[in-house]
Amino acid sequence: MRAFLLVPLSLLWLACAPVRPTALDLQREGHQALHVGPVTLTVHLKRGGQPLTTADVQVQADMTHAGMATVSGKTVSLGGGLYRVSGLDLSMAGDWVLSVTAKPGGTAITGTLPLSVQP
Ligand SMILES: [Cu+2]
Repeated sequence: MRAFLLVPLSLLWLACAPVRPTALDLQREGHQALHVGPVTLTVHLKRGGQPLTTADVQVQADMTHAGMATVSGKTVSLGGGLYRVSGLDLSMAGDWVLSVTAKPGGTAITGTLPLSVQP
């Protein structure tokens, strides 16, 4: 749901120079089901409609209900705003939220993506 809100906001930013986007637009590449256990997925990161190319990207995931530990993963830039996320140990089926923080130019920007995890 959040991604739908970020798209129009990004367009607004583009329309109003100077562009100072503070949010990361995050979309998953592909639609393969995610299953409980360590997962690997690929995400597109954009800022202000432009692919993000910084190497400094951190990811973590949380379930949408209380009482679960945050898990972290590793990212590798594949170029062109594509990043492979690996090592996320999603230990329970249900709704998770992937949070990505990047620091292009030293300023932290964040984005989130809902993930549905199957047993
Ligand atoms: Cu849980």
